[in-house]
Amino acid sequence: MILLHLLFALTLGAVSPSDGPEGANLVSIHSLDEENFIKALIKDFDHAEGWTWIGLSHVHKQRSWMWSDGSAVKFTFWSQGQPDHLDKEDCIHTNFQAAKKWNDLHCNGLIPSVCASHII
Ligand SMILES: [Ca+2]
Repeated sequence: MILLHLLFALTLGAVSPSDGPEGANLVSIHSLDEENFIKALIKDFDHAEGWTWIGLSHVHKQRSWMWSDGSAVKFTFWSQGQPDHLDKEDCIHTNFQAAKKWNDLHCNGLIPSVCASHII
């Protein structure tokens, strides 16, 4: 049995698009149910439901996206007009605009992260 332990990092920080499976701890989201679960988790810690990093990032030299734990991208929840890759936006946060969907943002953005770890 695998339990997913979620930790909301209250400290603000930038994320790295080059984080691989070994160093990554940002959460992956694979369904609308999971997206809604993560969103509820964020709301528990941040009643304003502000921008929060998730584990999706742009893979350099390719026009594709990758979860930081190495899992395949089977579900996306982009805001309208996103991802626009404006000014090399390689990292993804949720709770963008009124629809509270995903947006690509420059990885230096100082916003909270949702982290996950698997406990077997
Ligand atoms: Ca964007």
